[in-house]
Amino acid sequence: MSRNTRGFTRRRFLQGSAAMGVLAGLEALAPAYAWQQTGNPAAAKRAQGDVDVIDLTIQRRPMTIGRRRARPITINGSVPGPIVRLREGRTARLRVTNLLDEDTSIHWHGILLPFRMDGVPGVSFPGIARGETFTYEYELKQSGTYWYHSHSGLQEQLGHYGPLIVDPAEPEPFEHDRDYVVVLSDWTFEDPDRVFRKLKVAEGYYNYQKRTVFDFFRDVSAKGWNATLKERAMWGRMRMSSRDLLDVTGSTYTYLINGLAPESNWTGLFRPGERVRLRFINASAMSFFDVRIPGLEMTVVQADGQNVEPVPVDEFRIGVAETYDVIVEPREDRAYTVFAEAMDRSGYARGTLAPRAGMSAPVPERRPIPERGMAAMGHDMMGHGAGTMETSGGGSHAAMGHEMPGMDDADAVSHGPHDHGPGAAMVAPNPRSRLDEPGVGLESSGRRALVYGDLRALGPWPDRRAPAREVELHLTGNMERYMWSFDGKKFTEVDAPIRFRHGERLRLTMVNDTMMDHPIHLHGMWMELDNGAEYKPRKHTISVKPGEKLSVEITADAPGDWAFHCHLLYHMKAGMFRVVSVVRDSKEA
Ligand SMILES: [Cu+2]
Repeated sequence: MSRNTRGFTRRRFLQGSAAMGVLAGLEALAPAYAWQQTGNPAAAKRAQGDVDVIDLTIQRRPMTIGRRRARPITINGSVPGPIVRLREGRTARLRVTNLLDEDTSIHWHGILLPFRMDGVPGVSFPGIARGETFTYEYELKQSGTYWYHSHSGLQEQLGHYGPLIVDPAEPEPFEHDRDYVVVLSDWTFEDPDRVFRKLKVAEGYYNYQKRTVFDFFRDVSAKGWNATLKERAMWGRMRMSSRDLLDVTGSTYTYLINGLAPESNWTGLFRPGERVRLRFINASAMSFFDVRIPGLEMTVVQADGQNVEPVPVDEFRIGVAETYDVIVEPREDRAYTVFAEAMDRSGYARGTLAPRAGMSAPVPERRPIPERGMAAMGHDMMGHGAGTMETSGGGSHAAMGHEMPGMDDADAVSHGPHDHGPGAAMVAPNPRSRLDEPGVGLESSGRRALVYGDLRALGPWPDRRAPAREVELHLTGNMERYMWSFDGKKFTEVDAPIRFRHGERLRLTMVNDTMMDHPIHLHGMWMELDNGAEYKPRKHTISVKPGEKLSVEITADAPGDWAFHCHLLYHMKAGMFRVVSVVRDSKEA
């Protein structure tokens, strides 16, 4: 199909160019749905009985953006790849041809399938060698908005990702007149291996937003000398800045919507009064976004492809690899800006909803750079019981709690601080639930921002058993050495997988002992987030905040080996990755 699709893309591109003026070269590779103003064209699909057959070809292609040359990885000729549109209850046969000069893979993110079809080289299959075609085949047992991407090296950073939509067998519990896919991503002209090497040398390499002497004196006037000095000393001792929000920033990234840079202004058309469904997919390598559409309320109807009780919001934070479907109802005959601001405010992706092509609305101003508070260090913010801050990296074992006014050492550590070795520079002394917090920088915006605590599934799920056992896992890191791990051990340092017993119901508790948000992804099985709801929301990716402790319930119904990892690409590469092995009982046939 690729020839037809490419021709189509180019034709749409030319029309788009005429309508929108000069475009950078990257946009020449934008997929058809970035230009299509009504509906979203999908990859060509042939039905053979109950089977839908789709061909995907992976290839590097040259491009220019501004005056700069680049060679992204394209899928059927575009970045992002085409919409793979499947149907619940049918079987998908996806034939993936590798025209790169290295191995590749496609992982179908969030899809329940036999583990040999999951697409993780070294875990579920050997990968797809250059020149080869691998055929994935699986039956769709779910519906909703998902995505697909490479699980080989750092290819995802080079454009190897695309949207995956599964249409439901039964009607959805909400209605809409238009349906747009909105793929958010981060593009860099740097070689991703070079980005990773820079992070290894200096974690703060891309962080140009560190605090200045002016910020210091502002704090002094607000908090006084002593408190300011002590707080700065704590951050300094951790070799951290309270502005370390994202490792890789707008200093190297161009943020894209459907492959289009902000000035190219992806546009979705509507007629006033229509209900427009926007399927937001965060296909970034490293970027959390705060999404809003000034002038429009957004009603969240799905999270990670799963229906939820509708939640009206003004803004939501979307972690890497998460998806949210929202419905908006623009009533006025004017343009609205779709604004996706990087969490650290170092840049944004931008598009427009408009009644006619070529319109635009004001782009909001960049907000102040947020700073992490003491909660990020796992300290209770209620002013009591805020135990110690342990550092074990670099041989320093300073307990810092006694240096902090109003903090009480005696109230100690919830988990042995030195269990995790040098891979864990710190342990959150009092980790706690942060499910009702929207996240750093959104706390006092005055807008209704989505929190995980808002998500109520339209269950019930079939497995209502209480978990029979609990597994606790710490998210650990040593920023200084750019080490990221679980329980202080990089993937290369562990010799055994995490074992689930086939058919068991278990509780997985995650404690974030680091100062960063980590979007944690389990392949092959849902995680039901324990957020107090009677029907827990099912998610494939859960962002765990700094100093946070949360639990999910899992039914281990998928035999085989599954990847479990942080979805920040460079954290995964650094070692924040495990294999979960769902093992059948010997008694099972
Ligand atoms: Cu991470």
